[in-house]
Amino acid sequence: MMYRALSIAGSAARGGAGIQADLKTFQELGVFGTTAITAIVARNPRTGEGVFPQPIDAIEAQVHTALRDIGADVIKTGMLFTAEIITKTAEWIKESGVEKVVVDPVMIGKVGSVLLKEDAIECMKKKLLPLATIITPNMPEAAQLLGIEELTTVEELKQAAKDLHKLGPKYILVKGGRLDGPAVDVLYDGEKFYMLEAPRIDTIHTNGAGCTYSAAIAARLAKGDTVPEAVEFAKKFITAAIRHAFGFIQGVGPTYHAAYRKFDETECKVWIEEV
Ligand code: PXL
Repeated sequence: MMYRALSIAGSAARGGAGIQADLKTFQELGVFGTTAITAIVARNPRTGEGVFPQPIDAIEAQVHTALRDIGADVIKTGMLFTAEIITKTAEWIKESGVEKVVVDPVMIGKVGSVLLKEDAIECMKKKLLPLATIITPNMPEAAQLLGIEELTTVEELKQAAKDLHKLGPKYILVKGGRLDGPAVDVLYDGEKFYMLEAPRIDTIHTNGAGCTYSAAIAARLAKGDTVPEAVEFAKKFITAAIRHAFGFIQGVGPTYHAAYRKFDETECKVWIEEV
């Protein structure tokens, strides 16, 4: 049995994030990946421009082709960029009948590119989040979605997860990659918290960490894991991908999607807290 995952997201030319991270992660985890590219992200030093959105017809053609010819056990969304693309994506997901939906509410890239227009945030909250099995915001994204300034502590992450749950997703994963101290992520199902802790890894090379994490969740959901099982596995996967990340010629290097064969089971702790 070959399970399938459709990623609707941006193309990241540097190869560590976006569609590229998704495909590499799906492949590592034995899931057949298909794609609909919403925008191409690659800074052009001549023009200074870095985001090239695709025409809505081109995105739609990719979604329909992938779903018609291959099908999908899970749909994952990443960079959607505009309210129009979000609105259409929500329609395509509803039409597809696919029930497992992972929404990574991508807003700003590690290298600073704006990947979601500010006027699209309300649209994402209203139209896309209610369709999600799980959303995976980092701390700035969770704060933006809630219209608050910032999150700084694990207690605030837990409160944010509760507040985001009211917007309709079945599970909320607020990632604590920017906390001081260990990287504690909070998964909330409306009743209890699953806490996932990994040590802080001393590296700047984390480009695509969020994409890779959510792609691993999507792959494991496609294969039949429950959400908590998928997230626990994905936490180990992303911890290994960060631990074994390396830089190339310039800037923040990509996480290493193939690192999980080396993952250290003892590195991540998971526990449940009642509300
Ligand atoms: O890491 C977020 C991200 C998502 N999608 C695309 C990106 C990036 C960051 O660079 O380029 C297309």
